[in-house]
Amino acid sequence: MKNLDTEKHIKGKSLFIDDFPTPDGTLILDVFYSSVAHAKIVSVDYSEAEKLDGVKKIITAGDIIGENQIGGIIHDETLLAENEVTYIGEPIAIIAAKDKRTAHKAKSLINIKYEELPVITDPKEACEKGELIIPPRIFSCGDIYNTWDCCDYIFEDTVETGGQEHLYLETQGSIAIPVEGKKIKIISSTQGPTYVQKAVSKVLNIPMHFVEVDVLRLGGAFGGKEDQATAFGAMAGLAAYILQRPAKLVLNRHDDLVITGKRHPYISDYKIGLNKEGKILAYEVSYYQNSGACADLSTPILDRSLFHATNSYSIPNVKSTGYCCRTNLAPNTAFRGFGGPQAMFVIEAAIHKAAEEMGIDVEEIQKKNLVSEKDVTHYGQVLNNCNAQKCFNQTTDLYNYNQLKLDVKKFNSENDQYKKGIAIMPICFGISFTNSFLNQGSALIHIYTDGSVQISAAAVEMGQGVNQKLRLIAANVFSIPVELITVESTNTTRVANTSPTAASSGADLNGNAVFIACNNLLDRLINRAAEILNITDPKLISIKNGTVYISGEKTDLAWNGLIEQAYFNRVNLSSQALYTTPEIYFDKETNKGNPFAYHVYGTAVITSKVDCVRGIYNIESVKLVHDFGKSIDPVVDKGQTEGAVVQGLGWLTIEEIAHNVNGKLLSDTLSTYKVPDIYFAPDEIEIEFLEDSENRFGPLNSKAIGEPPFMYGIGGYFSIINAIKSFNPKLEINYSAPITPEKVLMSLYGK
Ligand code: LUZ
Ligand code: MOS
Repeated sequence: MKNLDTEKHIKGKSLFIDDFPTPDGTLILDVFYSSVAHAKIVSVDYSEAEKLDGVKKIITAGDIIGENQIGGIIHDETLLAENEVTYIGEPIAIIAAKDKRTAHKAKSLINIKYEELPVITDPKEACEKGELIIPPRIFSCGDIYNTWDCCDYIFEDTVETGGQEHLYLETQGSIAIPVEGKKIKIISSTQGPTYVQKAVSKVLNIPMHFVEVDVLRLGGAFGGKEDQATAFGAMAGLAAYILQRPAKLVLNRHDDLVITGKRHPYISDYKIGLNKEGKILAYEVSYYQNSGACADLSTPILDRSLFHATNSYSIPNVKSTGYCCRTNLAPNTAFRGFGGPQAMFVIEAAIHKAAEEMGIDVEEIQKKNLVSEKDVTHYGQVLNNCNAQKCFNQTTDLYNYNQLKLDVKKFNSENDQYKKGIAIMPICFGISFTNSFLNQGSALIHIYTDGSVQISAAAVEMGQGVNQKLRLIAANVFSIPVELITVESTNTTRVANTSPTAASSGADLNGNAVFIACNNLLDRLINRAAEILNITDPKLISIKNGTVYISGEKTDLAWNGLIEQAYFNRVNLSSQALYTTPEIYFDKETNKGNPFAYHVYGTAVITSKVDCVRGIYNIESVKLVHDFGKSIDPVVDKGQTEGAVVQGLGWLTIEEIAHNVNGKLLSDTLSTYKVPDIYFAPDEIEIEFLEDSENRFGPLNSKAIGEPPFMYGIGGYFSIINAIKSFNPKLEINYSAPITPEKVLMSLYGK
């Protein structure tokens, strides 16, 4: 593996929040949170806890110096609850103690009395009761109402997808250190350093330039630290500031599972209309998003569902409506795919149902409706360099889909206990933050006098390899060995006003910024080299493999020498650059525009095998052709693809978030919440890079990789459904995910 951190990870030398050496006397924090889902707080008695030896202070809403408000988009989220709690896990107080044990013990000594209020956990119930975070959002095109009459077939159904726990290996955490002059430094495990900076500034009522946020790396995030790391940064900041002592807050796994939100569960109603040939003429869909108790990122997540309502299909008449439904669960949040997977599941379920009822092959409908070059989406974007059909056809050809299908058929005719299923999953995912202003990346590059190069950027390394990509981009521009280049922590004093590392866009936005900054430096260096070598036209000068060339002829001037001479000539060896994605806009009134720089395409074929006695299954193979553009680092991109596939499969199969009617999370340990491990992972994942893919919006012609392959997992769901169908052909399928082994067993023997 070529990832920059790999060796340190393997040797256990990489630092995460809990590993940072902290100054003597650092206070350890713990969060006291609500144990009921909806209630008025009648009284809280902290006296026993405060008496405990080693407890320094218990901090409550009343201690907040500035505003008790951390809602990033909609200001509906307090840092610490005041009079009312709206979900189990809602923070009420911060305990600052001499060590972890004491803090934890103190927590159990707090005596709280609630007056319980009605609890809503179901999004449709919330919607009926008017509990919507924003008015319904509608994205549409054409005229569905006058199309239904032209359809030969119309199908309607309700489908569900469940939540998903991020299960980043490193739980949420922050260290806060008071700095002279009423300033503060926060070391945070966040995807959004600037969000933490803003929240700390607001909660402490100090200006943003008094707050430094530093992020070395995260032990995974998956969207779970885009918004939700902010609270813990602010809590650590508050404690450190009030007590003027360093403070550390690292959640234990159980508290992290209870306090933090997850992927949004959706209930969706659809109606699909097709003609005899399988062309989809109309599609109407309503998404009931279970947003949880606060807005968090629910509103842009809903928008992304609406954008991806039609997955990779061209449908002339579409009406998609979305509801952000406020319930008494922990606020659900960003998770790889950001609402896209939830919507893409629905259209796939609709196509599967249509194929089943019409007696034709699913892939026939999929193929007939794939988007093509210059198609206009229901949100008004013209698709350029559309690779959907290329990927679909290459997948079916390369892996010989017809033969795979025959093999499955043959296997099923020869076996009773085991049945196999196969499914195709095409994907189309828009790249750019749907809030256009967030599409900016920045970089600050220093070249030191020995020729070594240091990059700071807005991107946060969370295991996805963005730092390695930034290095490779700089190495490519300068044409010097990658070993000469390091990437520093993401720090708000070096790079300001950072967009979160999210939306698969970290390497795109910041890679382009690195590209611009490096080219600025290269121009200065080339000019200096021309002077040194007495060449009047700097265009004749180039740098290759660390050496200066004139018109393709090697000179004696090497990179190090050039840098040294540039320094003595007082050339500026630092450069800062901002990259902003060009040509994107979106009108939030009409819901039309050109929101995405480009789209990522691909198609996977997935085969699974079900044990029809036990209901258990395994995913045998995932074979795909994916559009990587021109990959900057094929090893990193392959790793991202494999990880996304397995995480996607987990969401739709074994990962089941369960709450009871009182809003209590039942799957609150790793013995009741099953995540994919190496034994669950497909026996075989074959990844083919689509050839000749260009992308002028990606650094070095690359394409974003983080989220798109997650959606291949949806095909795993349908492959299992198909295996069940071959065992129990009369089954009326209830398209709801995840399809756990329990559900498989009931389906095998159900009606
Ligand atoms: N985060 C965000 C995202 O703030 N806006 C987005 O459009 C987005 N998309 C995917 C993942 N995170
Ligand atoms: Mo995100 S779901 O933080 O890209």
